[in-house]
Amino acid sequence: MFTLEKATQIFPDTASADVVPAITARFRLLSAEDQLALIWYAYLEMGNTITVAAPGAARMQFAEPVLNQIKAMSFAEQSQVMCELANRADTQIGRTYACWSVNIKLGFWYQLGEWMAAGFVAPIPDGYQLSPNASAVLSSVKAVDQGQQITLLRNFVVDMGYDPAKGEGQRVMEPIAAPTPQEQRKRVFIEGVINPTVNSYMDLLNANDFDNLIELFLTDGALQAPFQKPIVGRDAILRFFREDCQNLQLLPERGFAEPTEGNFTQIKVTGKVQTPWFGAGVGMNVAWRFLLNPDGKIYFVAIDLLASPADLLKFGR
Ligand code: 45D
Repeated sequence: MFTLEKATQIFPDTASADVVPAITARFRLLSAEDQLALIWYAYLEMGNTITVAAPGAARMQFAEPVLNQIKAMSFAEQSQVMCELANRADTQIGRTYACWSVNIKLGFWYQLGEWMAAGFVAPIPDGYQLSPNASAVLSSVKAVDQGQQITLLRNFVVDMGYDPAKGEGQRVMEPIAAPTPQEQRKRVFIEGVINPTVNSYMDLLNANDFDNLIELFLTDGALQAPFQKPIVGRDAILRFFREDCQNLQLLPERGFAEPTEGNFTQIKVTGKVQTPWFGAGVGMNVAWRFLLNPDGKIYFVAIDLLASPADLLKFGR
């Protein structure tokens, strides 16, 4: 029978974007000053071709007290706060930051970036010279595709701050919006796959209908997000959906289904995903690898960020 370990290995030929963890590891070795400057330069460069959507007010209300505290500081103090966040130093702001959901963290940096550009927050010093290592990392960031670039930026931001509970503490997340009304929902079409569970998965996630989405999973089912360990069990998966998956746009294109051991079914689907931060401006190339039990419930699903657009067409096992 399938174990979780074995399930993670279905469709082993799926090529994920290994450059992302590789670049992230090199980034972590840089000094805090280099990290901040590198992100600033990468962000400026990306701004030439894609625009980040301003976060909604509901999301920003959680970061606002800290943002105002920082805005009132001297430039020297502001730079110190940003460096301490990058250094994961144990400070009050670092602890507050670590409790925020990914989207609140991104919204916080979005605002600081705006304020840096407007002169309210300490800029990266004029003529700041990146170290040779940091320059090399920046070149690597520039060389990958946009879907991989925004994943890198997201990784950099998520790792900052100081989390004594290592992710197990109290979480602060944005409010959950109501699911899309039935009559406004669109349905996906996946060439090569006619499977009610997979289609419902896509449609319910696109509609932010997490309470119905979670019903597709077995109680001990698991979901593996790109470059992450599997999230196991309905409660944890539902929490993840609510916290991190609002307003995603899943655009599956094609797929392949086949029976496997124990009357389970394995299905691979490829296509694009858009994040609300960049809308239709960035389409990330992804694969979904589903393992369904004989009743069509999800035992396991992995989402991989693909290495290249060519991998959208690879269905070999
Ligand atoms: O340090 O089926 C400054 C799942 C300089 C769910 C800055 C999924 C200083 C199941 C510029 C100010 C979720 C797994 C910083 C599917 C400094 C499922 C600011 C997949 C930090 C399909 C930087 C979803 C800023 C996917 C503002 C793959 C950076 C979603 C902003 C992927 C960066 C979403 C932003 C991604 C990055 C979103 C907004 C990768 C957003 C990335």
